[in-house]
Amino acid sequence: MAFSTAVAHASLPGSIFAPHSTPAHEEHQLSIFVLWITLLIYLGVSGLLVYALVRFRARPNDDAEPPQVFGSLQIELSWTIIPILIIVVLFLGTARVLFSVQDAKKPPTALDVLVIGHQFWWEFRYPQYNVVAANELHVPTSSNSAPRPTFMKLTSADVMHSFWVPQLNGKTDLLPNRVNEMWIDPQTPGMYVGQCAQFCGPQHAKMLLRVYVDTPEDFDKWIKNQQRTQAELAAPHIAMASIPNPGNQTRGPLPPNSPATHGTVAAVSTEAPDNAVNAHNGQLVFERQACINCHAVGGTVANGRYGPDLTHLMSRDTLGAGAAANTPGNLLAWIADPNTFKPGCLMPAMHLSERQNAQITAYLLTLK
Ligand code: HEC
Ligand SMILES: [Cu+2]
Repeated sequence: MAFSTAVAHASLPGSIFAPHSTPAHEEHQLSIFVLWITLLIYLGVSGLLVYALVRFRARPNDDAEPPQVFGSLQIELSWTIIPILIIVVLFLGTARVLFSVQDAKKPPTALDVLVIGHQFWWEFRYPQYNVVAANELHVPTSSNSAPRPTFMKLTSADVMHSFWVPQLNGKTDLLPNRVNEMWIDPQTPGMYVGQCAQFCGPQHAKMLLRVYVDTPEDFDKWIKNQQRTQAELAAPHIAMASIPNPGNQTRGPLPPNSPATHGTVAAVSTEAPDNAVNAHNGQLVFERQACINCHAVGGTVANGRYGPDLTHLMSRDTLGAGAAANTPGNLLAWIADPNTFKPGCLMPAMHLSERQNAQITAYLLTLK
């Protein structure tokens, strides 16, 4: 179909005309089929109209009244039966796709993901792996020889949201106190964009979605990393030395009363590079603010669930559900005041000192 391939090659990100997953393919085929039928109806009706306008137009010196016709069984039958047939065809085509998408068998190899909508971000839980991630969904490719579709259960923590990644499947609403389901089986690795498709509040427009379709090897690597807690990652503390300095902050002294629970204290000697000291102090500041009531960092005291899990913040490309690129500068600005990126989002500006913000940034930059 030259038309649809032409549109597909326009390759707009998130185009419904470039499907990359079985449900999206089936829905795409159905919509093209419906478009063709409606196009034929349009051509038929407007053709008859134009024909009637031309054929029976008023002619000069013709004042005679046209023949008056009352009732015609033939016409009545045709304009009843033809639309019924068209509707039956549309109904059957739609029902076939509905059932094949909804009743698809879940293979034992399927990946389970629980998607929870929040104002204005996404939480993704992988119960099979005990992983919690946010905003950027990673799934493996699936092929006919090695099927590994992703089966999602979707719900909401607050108001109604809708999960929509046009190239992978249609919209599915996330409703409080209800669990909806959808599945995808993308075959080509890549990044597919989407967004919340149900108005959910002031930052609805910045509740963006990214689905990273990884090769099975990349996906396993990603999952392995997500499974590690920061306590495990922090063990060889020297690694921190390689972290770029996010700002021009000066070295802060180690607080004399560093609690013993921070096993990193001993590892960070006073000769350690500024970054490591800052990162360590940043962790202390972070853990003494309300941050930890809203955010979790695996393996530390931070176990809040109101905001996105930050355990592997640096494994994400964006901040705030796609509101900004995840760069050290943006991160610092976000912590100082998230409203600069997302006015009205549900994280408050914490009004810490510039130095504290820089220290927290240095800490968050270690959360790979
Ligand atoms: C009242 C709860 C609350 C507090 C306190 C809070 N946050 Fe947040 N935080 C949120 C919410 C909610 C979001 C998601 C905002 C959005 O995307 O709409 C968020 C997002 C973030 C993000 C972006 C995460 C991502 O994956 O995109 C970072 C980083 C962050 N917070 C760090 C902090 C730090 C550091 C502190 C303490 C100085 C803090 N937060 C305090 C609720 C909170
Ligand atoms: Cu939403």
